[in-house]
Amino acid sequence: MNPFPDDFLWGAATAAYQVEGAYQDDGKGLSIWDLYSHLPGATYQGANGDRAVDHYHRYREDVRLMAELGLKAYRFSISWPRIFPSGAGEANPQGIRFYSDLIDELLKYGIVPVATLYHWDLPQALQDQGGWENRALIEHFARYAKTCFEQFGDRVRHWITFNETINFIMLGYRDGVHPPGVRDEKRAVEVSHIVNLAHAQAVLEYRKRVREKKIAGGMIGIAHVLLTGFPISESAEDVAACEWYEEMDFHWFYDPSLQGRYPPRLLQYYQARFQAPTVLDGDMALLQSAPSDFIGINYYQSAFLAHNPADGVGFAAINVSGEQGTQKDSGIPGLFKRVRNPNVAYTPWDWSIYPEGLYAGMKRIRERYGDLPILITENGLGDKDPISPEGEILDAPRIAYLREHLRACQRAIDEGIPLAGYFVWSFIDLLSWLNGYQKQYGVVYVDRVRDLQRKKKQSYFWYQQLIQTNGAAL
Ligand code: IFM
Repeated sequence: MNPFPDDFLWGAATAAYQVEGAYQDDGKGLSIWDLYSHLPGATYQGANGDRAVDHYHRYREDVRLMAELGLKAYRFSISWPRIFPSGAGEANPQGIRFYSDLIDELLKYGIVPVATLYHWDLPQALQDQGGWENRALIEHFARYAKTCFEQFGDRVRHWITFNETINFIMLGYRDGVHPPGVRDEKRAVEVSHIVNLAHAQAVLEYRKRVREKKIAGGMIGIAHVLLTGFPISESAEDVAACEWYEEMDFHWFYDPSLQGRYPPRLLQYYQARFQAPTVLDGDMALLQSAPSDFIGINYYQSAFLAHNPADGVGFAAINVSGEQGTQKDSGIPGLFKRVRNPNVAYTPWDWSIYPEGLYAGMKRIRERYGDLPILITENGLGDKDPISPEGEILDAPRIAYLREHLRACQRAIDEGIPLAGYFVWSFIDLLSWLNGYQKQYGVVYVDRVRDLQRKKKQSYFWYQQLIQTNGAAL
């Protein structure tokens, strides 16, 4: 096998709401998650990100741990309501200061900052004006993006506009388990179009500033979920079911930012079913004018698909209970349903462990979107890590998971896929949205009883060695 490229970005990732805490400090406004997580019964044991792991106050200690780990890159997200407490209006200098200091601290250790603009924490003030259903958000987002480019673009060269559009849109507007808690698929489809336009507008803002030499050039893209689909059998019906699944959960979300269009068959289906999305003059031209520089993919698991009779009879979708809560609708009658694959291992949250899906997914991405650089912007295992009597965090299953997925990466690189970096999700144990703090992803443990003390896990040392050898220790 070829070694990993010399400049491979060995990274780790987090997101603002999941780690920062300090939810009302230094002029920060409230986000939709600040309110939603406080609703009775919304999250596991009422967990919220009010304090999270207090990264806002401990970022120096955390960056030191990153440096010791040997990270080449760190992916974090910027909290929109920290920069614009009410979504628009005046920027908050203290919010800008926090990210500026964080970036400087990373650069001090030679760690490349990779910034995500939107990891789900919309300012509540904008939700009160209709949230992502309101086209005015396109301009608000562009202004927020522009502010971040101007404030941090001298030092940040890797930008991600949105994290996992499928999740905050479908869980928030179709399944109603994320804010704003809407259950209406038509509204979800409308929102997906507005979010795509906001992404495109932000990309244009970025390119304009680079062109005018106001900021240094870099790369801008988007981080999508890759949940590779496989038919559960070779029957024509299951194969067709898988094709529908891929249209809905993969192409619908990737195509607009990578090809400036919607997959025609699904567009027709949504138009026939509920006359959505509403596409105005100029919308498609905007999408086409803003191709991404790279493809970010967040891969955790694959999906196994079977035919789903139109009358719903035999609908036996697995309980896709996960990070984002229980997705009751894991299929569409008449099109597909997700089923358990008896030959594959599953995590305690019923997520399939299938490294092959990462490799196959990257190949499909290259076939459909060409040779754009790929960054694996998230990959990791959500688990309950036991602690030995001596206090060691025992996370051998995480090491096995990461190793197998990195082997899949190596195989992809070997076949010429331009994979430029890999970010473990996550750097540190953090708030796993609806699952609270019980679902752990970090290579660094946080002791929630002892004042959020940090402790290196077995996986931390394993990853450290791997980075030191540029992957040769795999
Ligand atoms: O915790 C999340 C993250 O915020 C987005 N991607 C999936 C992770 C694990 O579920």
